[in-house]
Amino acid sequence: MERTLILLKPDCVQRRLCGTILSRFEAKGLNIVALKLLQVTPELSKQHYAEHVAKPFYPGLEAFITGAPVVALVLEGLEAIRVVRDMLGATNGLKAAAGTIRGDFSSSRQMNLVHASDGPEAAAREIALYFQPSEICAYQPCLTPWLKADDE
Ligand code: FUP
Repeated sequence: MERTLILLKPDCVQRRLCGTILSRFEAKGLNIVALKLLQVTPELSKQHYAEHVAKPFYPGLEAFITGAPVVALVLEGLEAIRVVRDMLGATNGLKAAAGTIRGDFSSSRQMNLVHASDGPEAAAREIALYFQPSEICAYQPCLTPWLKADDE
């Protein structure tokens, strides 16, 4: 089992797409184990996007991500980090394949609706940025026997 940090970004909240996108993750069989609405501060943005802070596009990215609330959640599932990245598609919505979330709903590089951790180290770091351990609710979904065979 893997866990990954997802942000439904300000464009997703403002466009009323949170329910639509959460339903895709649920339908895939991923388990929501933490979820909240919050306002990203400039300080949190700099921590989240530490690898991009010195880049020319960072000021615009910070203005965007702090411009309205986000929904933060932790998804759990087999190979969840890769599975979710594949569901999102390419960073730029104009280039993302049809059928992916960005390919279907975004026409922008910055306003690409959803963030997802890109590897196990990023997932651990990002989950700790947004959630206390006590805010993560692990549980056994009753659907599991109908999502995969026992030996998968
Ligand atoms: P991703 O891993 O798909 O979230 O994308 P990156 O880590 O490469 O970029 C982080 C965020 O910066 C993306 F959501 C989009 C944004 N970005 C820009 O706004 N302009 C750029 O030139 C590159 C990335």
